[in-house]
Amino acid sequence: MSKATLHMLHTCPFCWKVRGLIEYLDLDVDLIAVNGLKIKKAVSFTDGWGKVPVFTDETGTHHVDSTLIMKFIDEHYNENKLLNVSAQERTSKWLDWSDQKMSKATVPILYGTLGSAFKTTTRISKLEEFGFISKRLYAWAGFPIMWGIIAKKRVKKDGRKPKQLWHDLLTEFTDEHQGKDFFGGSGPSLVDFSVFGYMRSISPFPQFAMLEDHKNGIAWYNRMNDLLN
Ligand SMILES: N[C@@H](CCC(=O)N[C@@H](CS)C(=O)NCC(=O)O)C(=O)O
Repeated sequence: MSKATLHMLHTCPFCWKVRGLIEYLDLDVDLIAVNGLKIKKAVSFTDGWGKVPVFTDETGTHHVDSTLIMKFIDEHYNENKLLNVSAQERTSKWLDWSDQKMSKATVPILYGTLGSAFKTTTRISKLEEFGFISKRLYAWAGFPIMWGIIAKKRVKKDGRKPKQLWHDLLTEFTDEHQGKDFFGGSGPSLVDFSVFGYMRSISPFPQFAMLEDHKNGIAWYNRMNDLLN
């Protein structure tokens, strides 16, 4: 038996989903930050999966894919309490909603304009564990790639400005709370941790201010933050 680990990137939204849960349950897990330009090599033990987050439990078994990792953690360390908070069908539907909608909205807000892409990539190159050369390479080569190729296409396809898209999703999500504090009712469910992870991944960046304008969204976010250990 050895200590559980989480291979992750500080700026990866999927990693934040798992990290929130680990903090909430106060689990003893070593966080291993990988080099963002060498992810595949850092997690080569995952037999071709090649992405973070990767959770390795005390028996040395690897778990991949953030939503599956969250379910595993809730099942093994928390008696499935967070999955069972509300009807399982509703939980599954909204876990999918979060993975489909929230993940797609995150890239445009970070990289949707040339200015925001530049702010994001320079901030990432400071936050992550890059080597001397790759840090500079990432900051200068990374932003036109993210802006030009990925984000612009997505913004154009959706038609809404990145801020509007986030606000619409936060409204849809908080309306589903039906007047309660959390999606799960008086306490959080796995869905709360999933959406919280996507939103929290934006918190190190100046663009987070755009999300703070959403009254119900930020009130819920702060309630989630208050639950963490
Ligand atoms: N569906 C996966 C997505 C994970 C993912 O795409 N992680 C990114 C970092 S944010 C990654 O490792 N990308 C490396 C690659 O695709 O080569 C999850 O939810 O865990």
